[in-house]
Amino acid sequence: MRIKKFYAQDMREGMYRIKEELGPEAVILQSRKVRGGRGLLGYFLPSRLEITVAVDTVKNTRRPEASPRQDFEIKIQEMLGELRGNVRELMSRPVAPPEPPEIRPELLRWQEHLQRQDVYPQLIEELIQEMEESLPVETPLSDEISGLILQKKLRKRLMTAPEKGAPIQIFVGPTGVGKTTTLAKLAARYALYQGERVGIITIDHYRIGAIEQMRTYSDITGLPLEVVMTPRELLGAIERFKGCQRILIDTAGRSTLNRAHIQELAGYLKKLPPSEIFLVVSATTKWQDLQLISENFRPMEFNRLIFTKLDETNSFGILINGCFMTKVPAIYLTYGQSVPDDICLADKEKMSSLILGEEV
Ligand SMILES: Nc1nc2c(ncn2[C@@H]2O[C@H](COP(=O)(O)OP(=O)(O)OP(=O)(O)O)[C@@H](O)[C@H]2O)c(=O)[nH]1
Ligand SMILES: [Mg+2]
Repeated sequence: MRIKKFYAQDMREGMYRIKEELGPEAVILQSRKVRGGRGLLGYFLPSRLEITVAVDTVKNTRRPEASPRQDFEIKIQEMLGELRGNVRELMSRPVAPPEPPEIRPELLRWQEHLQRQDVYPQLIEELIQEMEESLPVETPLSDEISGLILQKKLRKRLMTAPEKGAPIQIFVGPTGVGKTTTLAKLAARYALYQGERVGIITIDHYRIGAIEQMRTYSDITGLPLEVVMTPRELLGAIERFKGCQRILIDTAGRSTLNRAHIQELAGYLKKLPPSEIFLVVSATTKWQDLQLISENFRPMEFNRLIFTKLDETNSFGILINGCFMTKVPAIYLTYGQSVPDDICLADKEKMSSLILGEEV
């Protein structure tokens, strides 16, 4: 603590000088009027104000008068300090996620459409980005033209296979998707329309009524049926059908999550000669479920996709999701319960039109 006396004409002048010298923290201890000067002469001079102030010397050591160069350096140091503080503050702020790129309105419309169709999100992103890159800059396009561009991109990605007509065809897939019905439709087509000798084998003995269902179809179409329980019996049944041009094998629907059952069935199929193995999936399947189905049925080495129940949905993303996720081509589409009707070959034109929401 330092005590100091100041002399001034009045309080205003005194305060100004105190602030100048000691800074704002100086505390006034006392002020009084005193004679204008020392000695006899002092009596003839006007009186002055004497102000006694105290200041904390630790906190408030006013720097001695600095030279202009020192002043400049101090200013620079202060600015640098402030700058460092700002940089530190900026660095400590949480980094905001990058803004999604802006999409042209005509593409936004298609993006929303594909989302409503339940197309796999990664695929939507790829399609929209490709369209963005291929569209002429700043020229707005009609829905018709942008739709045609999207149609082309969809067709490029859709995969279909011609009817190969393998002598052995096997139907696998989740429960209740229409495996048995689709098998019956194809069996009838081969037998009735193409005049082939067809044999049917079922290894569906898990579900009550499954064998009866197949027996009914067999009775209606007059096609021979074998029911088997083990891989050894399966090979025996195939042997017995050696006079047939085509053998269709139905399997029990496996819950997608029942991996043990799927592995068991895969064991059956491994013993067979090269065959067409159809993974049958309903068009009502969400892409998240399709991902699971595709992974879990992979051990069966399915090499064709059949999409059923197209008549039961308005969103057809599955048609392209299936090809994209499994990398396996589609072969048939079914759109009703009627045997042997309500089935057609999968073709890219029809599939892309369904996804685009066009009349087919
Ligand atoms: N709307 C419609 N129904 C179908 C279609 N295909 C099959 N179904 C019906 O779906 C139901 C199940 O068909 P199934 O052929 O028994 O199915 P699955 O896959 O063999 O069933 P599991 O053997 O129990 O796994 C039946 O009522 C069929 O008539 C189709 O394309 N459209
Ligand atoms: Mg069945």
